[in-house]
Amino acid sequence: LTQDDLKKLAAYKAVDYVESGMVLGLGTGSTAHHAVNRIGELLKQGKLNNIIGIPTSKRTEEQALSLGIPLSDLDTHPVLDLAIDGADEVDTYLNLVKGRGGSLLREKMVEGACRKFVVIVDESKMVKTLGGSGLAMPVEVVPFCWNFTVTRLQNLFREAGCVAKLRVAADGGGKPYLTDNANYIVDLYFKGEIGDLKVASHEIMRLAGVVEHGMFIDMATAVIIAGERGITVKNK
Ligand code: DER
Repeated sequence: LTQDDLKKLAAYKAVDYVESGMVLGLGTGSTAHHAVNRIGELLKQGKLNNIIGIPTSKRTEEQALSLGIPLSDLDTHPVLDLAIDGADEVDTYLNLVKGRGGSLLREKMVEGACRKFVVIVDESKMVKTLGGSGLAMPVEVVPFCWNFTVTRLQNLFREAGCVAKLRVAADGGGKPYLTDNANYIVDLYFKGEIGDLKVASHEIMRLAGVVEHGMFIDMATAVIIAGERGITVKNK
């Protein structure tokens, strides 16, 4: 089974939680992409109806529109029944790192408004502690004096050997990556562990130039993990 096969397995399992009439948070990324496709397929087959989708990014909005999934927003639906989304890392307490796809702000807003938040991952995403893999922990920041914010973020986690880097657009032109909200992303790379997540979250959020970060603490209600030996569901 390829990694994408595993992502698809986890995504399809999560869509089993979807009932007709639900207002759904639609995630962003390659795993969530399978879940959104599956929802569209079941709607077309008439196996699901009266679904309203709340997308977590412009690209998920486009995907959902192309599938004919009726869409709305948080202004109209401030409480959602269920969100399905991927993650970059999942620790043993079901805390997450998200945002390597750049959609962390809208994801956190939507998934924070849901009664249930089901995370879908292939087994490669499971970690003992967040940030230890040396991969990015994203922070959305305002463009104004971004370098000032980069420096303050890096200083916050000096002991953890943190390096903070402004994310550049994939087109190689060296321009800063722009989120759907016209903000920038600073990626934090930890050598050691992040340590107490709540303390780290509080310290990051105190910086005036910070909009939101990619640690989703105590937010997931279940994680569906697809591995070589099959599917595991971990409930909070
Ligand atoms: O950017 C995000 O938060 C995505 O959900 C990401 O964390 C998971 O993306 P993937 O399913 O493509 O690995």
